[in-house]
Amino acid sequence: MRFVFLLIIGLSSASAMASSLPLQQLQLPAGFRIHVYAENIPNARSMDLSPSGTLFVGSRSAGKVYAIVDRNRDGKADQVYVIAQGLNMPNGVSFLNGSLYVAEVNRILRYDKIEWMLHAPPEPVVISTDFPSDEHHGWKFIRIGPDNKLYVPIGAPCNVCLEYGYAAITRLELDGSRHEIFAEGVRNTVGFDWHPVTKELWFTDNGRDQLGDDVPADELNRAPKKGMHFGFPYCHGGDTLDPEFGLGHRCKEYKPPVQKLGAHVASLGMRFYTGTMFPAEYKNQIFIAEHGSWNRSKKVGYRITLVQLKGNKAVSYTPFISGWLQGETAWGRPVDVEIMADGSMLISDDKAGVVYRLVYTGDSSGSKTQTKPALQETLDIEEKTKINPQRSNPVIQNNQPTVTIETEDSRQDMMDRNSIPVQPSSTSRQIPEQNVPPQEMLDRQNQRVIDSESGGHDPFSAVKKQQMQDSEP
Ligand SMILES: [Ca+2]
Ligand SMILES: [Ca+2]
Repeated sequence: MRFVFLLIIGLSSASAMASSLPLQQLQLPAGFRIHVYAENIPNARSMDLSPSGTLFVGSRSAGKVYAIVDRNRDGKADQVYVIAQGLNMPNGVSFLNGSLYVAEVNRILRYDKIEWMLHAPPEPVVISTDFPSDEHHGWKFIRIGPDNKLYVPIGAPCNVCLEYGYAAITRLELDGSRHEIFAEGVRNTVGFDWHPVTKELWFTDNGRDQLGDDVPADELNRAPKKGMHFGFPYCHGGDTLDPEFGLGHRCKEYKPPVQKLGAHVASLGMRFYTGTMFPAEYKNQIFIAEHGSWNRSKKVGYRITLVQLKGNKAVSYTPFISGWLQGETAWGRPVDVEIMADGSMLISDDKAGVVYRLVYTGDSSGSKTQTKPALQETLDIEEKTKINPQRSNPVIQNNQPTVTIETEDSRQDMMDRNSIPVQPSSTSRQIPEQNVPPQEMLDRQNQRVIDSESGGHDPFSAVKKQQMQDSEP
């Protein structure tokens, strides 16, 4: 029973740590309040709630999966269980019918009847090993869709490259069978949700690096059906042709984002607001956790944003909670958002190691409101992410690699990922990816896995990795 272990973290000893977080620096819309829901959750990443209210939280570098319980229903967690540890970047968690699904880099696990055994978790069932083992963008957000299929992205194993079977959102049956590609041209999505009314998939995607501070935009996308291509690596943000891979292509060949998000903001978790606690104007609108930039000369992100929709069109993109970034120093980094049954919103933070809970009280006295008009913020982002011919772009103009600004975050990120070898660009550009039928792509990938397992050439080790620097979602 090597998976059976128990760790209950005493919350009293950690309360001093959480109380030291400068929550008063967070700027909230009028009438909202935020507090720490659970603390001492190192590296807290993606979240899912069970119908009974157990919060499951994955992690990346910590290798752990947490279960968080508020026994007396007072809006603060009472117990934190570590239900798995030593896993390979178990970022993604999704709960359905008593079972918790956990995504490691290259496989999906299932913990059955988990809520009955938080103190002594069962050994997981391995439902799929059908994923590449690349660590670069290998940590996964997962979620079970309204079609009862498990949606699992496979991020591009690079900053920008073209590799079969990557840069896609795949889906599979809950038993691991019928693994297929659902969407292509998706560089690295770390958050998605289905529209509460249309049941269509919406997802964030992180733009490539090293085209400058202000391009390309991160993306909020909509995938109403299987088989759509969202541009990577040919076109970024719906309007920025890649200086290398974009040659011979046009952006209009690909599905553009519904909303361009800030360049390098690292848009991760997103949810439609389905609760009733917040004012009615928030119903079915989108909250996005922006983890924050690591390779931009002036940091951006580190906030929760709100995208308001009219039908399937975005009509605004505005900051909702900011203040984790003070000057050029961040004390917190939002990763995921999740709506509780009572309509409050949970926010995970992998830097502070906590989960916050946001409630609406309607009492605006003493709350800090956003200082910038919403419309202006939207316009600023639109302006910044336009291609500006006056702007110096070293990649395009000089054909020289850009200088990477190495920050503490990026160094940590590289350490987190271990050392990924940088290989010359030489492979896999002979056949246009978008002309390959998805099932055929998957078959090829499966064949390659079989080849590597039987001692043959491992295709995933031959990936073209132009740069290992990346926007660290
Ligand atoms: Ca409690
Ligand atoms: Ca795109």
